[in-house]
Amino acid sequence: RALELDLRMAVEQQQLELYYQPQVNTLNHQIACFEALLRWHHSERGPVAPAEFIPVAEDTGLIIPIGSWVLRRACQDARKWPENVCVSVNVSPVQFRTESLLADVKSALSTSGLTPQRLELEITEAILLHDTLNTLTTLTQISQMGVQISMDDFGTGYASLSYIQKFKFDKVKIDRSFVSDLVCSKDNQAMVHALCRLCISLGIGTVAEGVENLRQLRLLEQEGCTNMQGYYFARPMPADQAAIAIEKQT
Ligand code: G
Ligand code: G
Ligand code: NA
Ligand code: MN
Repeated sequence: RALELDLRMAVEQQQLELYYQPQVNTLNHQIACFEALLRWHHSERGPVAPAEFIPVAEDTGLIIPIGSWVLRRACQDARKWPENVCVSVNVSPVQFRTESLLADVKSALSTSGLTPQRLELEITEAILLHDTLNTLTTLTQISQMGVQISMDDFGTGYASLSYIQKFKFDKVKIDRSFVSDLVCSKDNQAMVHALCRLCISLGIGTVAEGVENLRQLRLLEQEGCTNMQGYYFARPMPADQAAIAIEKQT
């Protein structure tokens, strides 16, 4: 498979890059965190979307060296930001199936000197579908180091509400699909309302994804959603621009 070969080359030649998208605090719109998002610009293919190459990386095992690099790079970049700004890293279910994740997290933290509380891992519901015991053990070990765990794309997968009880997540990310139609869809308003109430009751933070306009923002504010992410605030940007964006706001 050609994409696999190109991806292997990209890893070796360090052609992968991390972009960062702010997650702001709903109360003051200050940047609380940056989500690290992989970008790959291939010399002939042009930009290749993560939706295209992440599945290939997962099938071929390349996600292990890639995931390890992402953790190291993200912690190193975050080390240069103010101490109240965190970095959030997407973790593939495949990374949980190998023994390397715990070691990779420890090594990224120790080589960068980033405090564990400033690192967040974003995991999807799919992670809890298989091999639940091992996964929960690893999650608990990482969480006990002080690293924050958030559930990504909540409400779109197979998980039932009981999943956010199986493990004490620090945050739940409300999937973009609920936010994009929020203003027009009473159903989506009901979902977001219920999710925010539930998370408030459980003492879990909420991050709304895909916030693109002021009307969505106002509704989310009313529901007590704690953090927001989306084009309304900023698109994903290179590390040097992320550093500038933080300097500007302080
Ligand atoms: O940036 P974009 O919206 O195209 O990202 C699409 C998806 O790719 C995201 O939902 C995210 O889950 C996934 N993704 C982006 N960066 C990473 C990464 O570093 N690791 C993993 N496992 N997934 C990522
Ligand atoms: O990990 P996750 O699946 O949540 O990835 C977030 C993806 O959503 C990234 O690829 C990012 O580029 C994209 N994204 C972020 N904000 C917005 C937004 O406001 N609108 C849309 N359409 N996409 C967004
Ligand atoms: Na994510
Ligand atoms: Mn998501």
